[in-house]
Amino acid sequence: MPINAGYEYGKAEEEFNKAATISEKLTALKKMYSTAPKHKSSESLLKQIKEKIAKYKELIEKEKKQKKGSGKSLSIKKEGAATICIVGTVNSGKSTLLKKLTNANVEIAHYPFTTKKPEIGILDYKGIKIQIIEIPAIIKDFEYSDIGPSMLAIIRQSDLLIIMFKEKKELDLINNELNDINIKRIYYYNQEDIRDLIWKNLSLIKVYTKQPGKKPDYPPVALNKGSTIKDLAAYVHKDFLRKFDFARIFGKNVKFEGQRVGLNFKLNDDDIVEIHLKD
Ligand SMILES: Nc1nc2c(ncn2[C@@H]2O[C@H](COP(=O)(O)OP(=O)(O)OP(=O)(O)O)[C@@H](O)[C@H]2O)c(=O)[nH]1
Ligand SMILES: [Mg+2]
Repeated sequence: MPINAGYEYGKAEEEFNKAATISEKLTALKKMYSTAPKHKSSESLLKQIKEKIAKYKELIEKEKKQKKGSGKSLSIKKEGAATICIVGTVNSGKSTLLKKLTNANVEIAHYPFTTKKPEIGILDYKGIKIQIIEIPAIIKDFEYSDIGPSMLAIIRQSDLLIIMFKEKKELDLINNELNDINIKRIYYYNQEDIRDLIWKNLSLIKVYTKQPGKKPDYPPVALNKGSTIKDLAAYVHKDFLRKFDFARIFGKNVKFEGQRVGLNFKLNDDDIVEIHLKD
């Protein structure tokens, strides 16, 4: 946000960033223009906004001519414990990676722009389901392309980005096109298995529940990093919190197997938890 811009401008800018369709973007830009400070030092900001308004108007005209149907948005329903976007330049191997990680039946080909709409797959990481979305190739002025605004909206709603490119200047292009997106990024350029790296970079832990005298349950439960026994108990069953007596922890993170803990115990990745209830 520019210096001295007020609350209204901030709101309009936020609206612009969240907008999923071209017409929503245009509405927000107009608000940004009317609420931006009007003095010497904000001249270049006002000029930038004006240029963007012109580009979005052009896009709307183009859309009308193509009779694509107005307001069509390519939004995607979030599924699983986290959503990750594969974002990269053309022919960088995005579909190949998506197919490697998930069950997605996606076309892989040597010609450019094989993928024209977002492709979705589910990664099963040790029992935790993670949604992975391949975004069609990033090109120069991506946000002004037909699908750009809706793709950027999908990217903004994700928890992690996997960035793919063939050479340094393509990475520069991606960084430039995504410069106002503050989502954690990991980079994929060779064939090493990226699954563990994905897991490490999500703000999640996986925890196994267990009945006394039995093996851990499968699949594990995904919880936010920093979660406690209290969070787990509430997640498993609403009565568990009320009837909670104590819990025992097993696994690599505890000093001795079956360590007895209370509701405020902070859980770690791969903890095995036995919850004991009052009679
Ligand atoms: N040499 C080499 N080729 C690869 C690799 N990964 C993918 N390819 C090939 O590169 C071409 C493009 O792969 P895709 O997975 O379709 O790439 P993409 O990024 O999804 O491409 P678009 O959707 O068209 O942007 C195909 O011919 C693949 O067989 C790789 O790691 N090394
Ligand atoms: Mg592809």
